Amino acid sequence: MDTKHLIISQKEGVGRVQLHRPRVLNALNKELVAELADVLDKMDRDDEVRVALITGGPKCFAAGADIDEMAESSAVEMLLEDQFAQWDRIRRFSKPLIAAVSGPALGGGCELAMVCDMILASEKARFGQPEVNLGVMPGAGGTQRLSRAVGKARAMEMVLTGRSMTAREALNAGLINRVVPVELLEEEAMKLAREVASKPPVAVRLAKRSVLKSFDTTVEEGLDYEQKLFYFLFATEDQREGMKAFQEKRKPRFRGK
Ligand code: CO8
Repeated sequence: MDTKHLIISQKEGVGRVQLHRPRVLNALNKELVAELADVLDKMDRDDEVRVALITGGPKCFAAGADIDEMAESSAVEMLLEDQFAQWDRIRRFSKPLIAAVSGPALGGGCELAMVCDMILASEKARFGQPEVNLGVMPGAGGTQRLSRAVGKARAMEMVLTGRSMTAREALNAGLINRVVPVELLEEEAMKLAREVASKPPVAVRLAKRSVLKSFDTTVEEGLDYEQKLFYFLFATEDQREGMKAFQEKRKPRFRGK
């Protein structure tokens, strides 16, 4: 697929997407976000891709939405353009999505990382929602996902002051999974992605859906949902294979069926 602002590659079940607008610190303009939604749609339908990895490279994840593109917009233009429709497509990616973050992940950049299921960060990563400094507020999920990830107190401080967190602070706050040296970020992210890619794809997909469900439902309904998905997995060949391989003391061969 031809993309102007993304570098795409694929190996060992992992679809890798690198945001690539280095001159403006990977600012997320409309074209880039639409390309990202298209690429993820395609990867979602591709059986060869079991996990997707989003990175911005070693210097910058993304410094937010493209301010130059938004600066002169009116409320009605923003409403009619409905850029969030693209973000919704990204959010609906059904396979595991991992972010490898180095350098700034600010505004929409932080929100993009938070759409991902797991975040690995380099020691140089910074996470923040500085929109308040621009006279606006987070718009692509920042107030919702950040507060669920780090709690009200920390989220309020970040959103109301625009202050960012270092990778270590983000780790301690529960926003991210791990901090690694910059030079190891790509390797560690690929290692994690490959590990998840080796698991039974249907179980992984439904497990992701069930964990996400827990953020927008009651425990009672969530448990009910989880049980139904659990039962469903007994209709898969991978369930037979996984349990048989355990009994036969061998490695399972999962086929995604
Ligand atoms: N948009 C456009 N251009 C940008 C952006 C951006 N978000 N961030 C950086 N750039 C450009 C700079 O203008 C600069 O360009 P030039 O060389 O032509 O002057 C170049 O990138 C390099 O940037 P700096 O010189 O500023 O680099 P520094 O290392 O000094 O600073 C920072 C790095 C701290 C990341 C700084 O660039 C910065 O503060 N950037 C803006 C961060 C920000 O406010 N982000 C929030 C944007 S609003 C948002 O994300 C809302 C999301 C809502 C969802 C969107 C759906 C519509």
